Amino acid sequence: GGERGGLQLPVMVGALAGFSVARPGSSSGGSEPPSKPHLIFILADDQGFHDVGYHGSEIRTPTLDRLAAQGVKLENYYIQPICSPSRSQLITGRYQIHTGLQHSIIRAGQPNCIPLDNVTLPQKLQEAGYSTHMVGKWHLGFYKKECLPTRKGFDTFFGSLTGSGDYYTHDVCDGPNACGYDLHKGENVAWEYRAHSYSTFLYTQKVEEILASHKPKEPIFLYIAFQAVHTPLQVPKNYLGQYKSIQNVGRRRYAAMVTCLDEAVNNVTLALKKYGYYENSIIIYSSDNGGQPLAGGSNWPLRGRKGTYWEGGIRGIGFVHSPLLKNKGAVSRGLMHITDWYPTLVTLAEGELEENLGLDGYDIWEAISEGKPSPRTDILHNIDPLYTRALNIIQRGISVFDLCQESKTGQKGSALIFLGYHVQCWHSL
Ligand SMILES: [Ca+2]
Repeated sequence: GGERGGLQLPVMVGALAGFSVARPGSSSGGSEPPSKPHLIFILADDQGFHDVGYHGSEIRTPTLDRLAAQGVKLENYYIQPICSPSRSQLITGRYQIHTGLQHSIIRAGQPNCIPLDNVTLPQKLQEAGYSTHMVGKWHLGFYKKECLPTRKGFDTFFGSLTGSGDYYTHDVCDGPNACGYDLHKGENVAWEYRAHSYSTFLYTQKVEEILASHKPKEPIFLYIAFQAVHTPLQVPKNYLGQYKSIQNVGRRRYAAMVTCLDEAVNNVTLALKKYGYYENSIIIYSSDNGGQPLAGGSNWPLRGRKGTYWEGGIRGIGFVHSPLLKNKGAVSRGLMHITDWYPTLVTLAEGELEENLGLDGYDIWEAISEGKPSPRTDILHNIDPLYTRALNIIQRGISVFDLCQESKTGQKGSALIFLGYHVQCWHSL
């Protein structure tokens, strides 16, 4: 697809030699190094370990199978058991003991978000000269504008601020008094997309629009956080036919959703090729937590599920696909963790990693690209002081549930601040 890149860049044509494009800010003359790589991070929601073809699933994912087979499969890769903690670790490069997000997700009514003084991955990439775009599910808080993706490092944002909305109407309810329409463009409500399109299609279309309007000679960071395949289990009918043989209705719908997601990833890669990015792109694919068997997912043969710290909750699907990989068609058994993407991507972007960032991740690029040993030898999965505190409370005869009932709002699922911690009501866990 590089030849198309040349056609779109009349000003730079003289400096272009085949697929090589000038590094931003560098002068002409000599052999120009290639532009900084385009970084494409695709995050799937609630896709279980067994829910990808190359893990032996009955679900068809020809795109993911092919991209992974041509790239590097990460087969000792860990994430968090639920949405907000995993996403916070990706965006901050830090364990959630450092961000206050160690307990549960950020609920719609909860005044919480990633700490405002944390320098995020997209902010570091902006500093390194990248254009940064997010499409999809944020779920890292929105109670004030400073928490929004556009204030946390993304030049543009299109997607939802919470999780688990309707795929077509984009309505979401997180408790009786926390219902609303959750599709946003930048910092505004994107009312014009109400009932417009299935989110997997809509998000892919938005990615294509970004790639079409951007210049492939300038480095781009694209964070695509698909809503799929989280509940509700909604999918266009034409994806269901191929799974008639699956008896469990939830599993059948879920399988169809995964295959639709797989097609979306294919369309993203086709757009990367069409608009001249692909040859200089690094595509990372990751799940955000284990699958939920109660909603169609499967983590076989791993024990546990979404929300648990068994392997089934925290072993992720992960692979890297890129023409820039030195070793292609490889499987990595190196220990890797979702916090590792921050230093890895910032280093690839030739950005600065100051010590005071307090990162918990490691640069794993050589481990992935060259098969060198992973620098990581351990993972802190979590320390959650709430459980200890809650136990003390129960021993004194008061449950957190009671405190929730007595809290200001009195709403189920609401949060309260107790002993310095944001505490979720037990029944919402
Ligand atoms: Ca999730």
